[in-house]
Amino acid sequence: MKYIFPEGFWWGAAVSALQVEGASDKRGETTWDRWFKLEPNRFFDGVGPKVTSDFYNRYEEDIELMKELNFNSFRTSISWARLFPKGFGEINQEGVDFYNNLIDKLIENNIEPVIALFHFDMPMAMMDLGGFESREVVNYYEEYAKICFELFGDRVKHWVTHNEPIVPVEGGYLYNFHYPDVVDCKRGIQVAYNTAISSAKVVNLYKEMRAEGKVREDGRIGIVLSLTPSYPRSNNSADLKAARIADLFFNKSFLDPCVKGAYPEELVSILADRNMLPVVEEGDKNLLKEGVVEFLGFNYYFPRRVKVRENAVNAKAPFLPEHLFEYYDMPGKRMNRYRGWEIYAKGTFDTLINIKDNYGNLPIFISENGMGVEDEARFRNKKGYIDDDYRINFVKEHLKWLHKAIEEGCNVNGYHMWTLMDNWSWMNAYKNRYGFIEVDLEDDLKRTMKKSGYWFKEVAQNNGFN
Ligand code: BGP
Repeated sequence: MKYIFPEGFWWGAAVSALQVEGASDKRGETTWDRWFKLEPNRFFDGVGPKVTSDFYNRYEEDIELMKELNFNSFRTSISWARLFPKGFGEINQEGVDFYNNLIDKLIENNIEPVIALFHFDMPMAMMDLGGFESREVVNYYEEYAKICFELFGDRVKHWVTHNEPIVPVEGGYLYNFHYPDVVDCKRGIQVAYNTAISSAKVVNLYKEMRAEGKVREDGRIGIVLSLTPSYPRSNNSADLKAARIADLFFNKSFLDPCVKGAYPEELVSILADRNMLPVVEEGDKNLLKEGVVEFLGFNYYFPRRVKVRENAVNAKAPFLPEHLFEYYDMPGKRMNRYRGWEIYAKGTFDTLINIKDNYGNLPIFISENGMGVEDEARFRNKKGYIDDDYRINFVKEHLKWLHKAIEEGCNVNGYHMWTLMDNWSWMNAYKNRYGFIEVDLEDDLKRTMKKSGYWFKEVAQNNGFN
């Protein structure tokens, strides 16, 4: 075998509570239920998050499929609004039972659960208080995390404070694709800052509880970040600076506080010059310093290609990071089949080397990587399953670069595909499909393994491929 991975390497996939569970009548309202109610057709073609893939009722069947795929690990999130419909107060015992059963069943099948506390699904009652823009909500989030650790911390070994925290900032406060749908960079920066604070608080809490023997002694806490390498168009200093600024805003804005315990000075001075600094509280600096994560999940889809700004920005337009640089299309870029995302597998390698060289080589795993395809049913073969060679090639290419990074000393311990089964997307419901397993919306959500699933099953079993 040409590409063999280290012993114990994680093979698996990620999902998130809101995107797969359904059973929305058994949890509190989230921003996504509200957003869908307000704008059912803006993104979602009338398909809301009510049922999604019905994982809430079918998780046992789905764990059987994970077993068939030879998974040894799996990431999902806890729905805050399922445990606490209002975000705090009375706990929903049915929700507790669901997560207990799910976690137990995964462990029983030798599938390591990796559990995120927050994956975009803010309880509406918390959003009414301002979401992460408000420190009160940060405190409620910490209380919710504490209860999760008390309830499940005896079994769950890998906890994640947030999934891709930059995305709710971009979506909700910069580019109008999440609720609350405003363009206000200053508010977005406050949300980003408070989210980093909330992560640090929960990391510290977890470390304390571990020291007191209240959770597993070998438990670890991390964060999942979307790290999008920013490549300059050329080596001239203006392009290099543009790429550096993009990197500061979209990668280092979370990477540095969460892994190094402090913000990069250059980012702070850019924000200070524009009067964009967030409101901070006494003790925050120390909180960040102490609250550094113990492992990193790295979500990778595509790179960012950056050049110096050539077109003037409308002086009246509200400030956005892009006022300081521009994107360009890589000539001859290879496209994903959806959204025009560029396929550039080497981006994984470059990022992993960056983490090794500049972030202390902390343990890292690919926590999402995948390919969304529209109208995928057209690729169904005569045997009745989806013939997705394009996805196999995509994963293979990324795994090769991962393998090379490991050979060069990067501390990589797993690969999770986005995603296990087709699920509800934040931007287009079920239009683009990512799963190893097809979910047929026309036929009672029937699950059918795709060709990529059959392929991945062998890779996981052999701990590598040719
Ligand atoms: C990531 C999210 C996932 C997932 C994925 C695919 O940003 O963490 O939850 O949705 O992107 O993107 P999309 O569903 O928007 O196509």
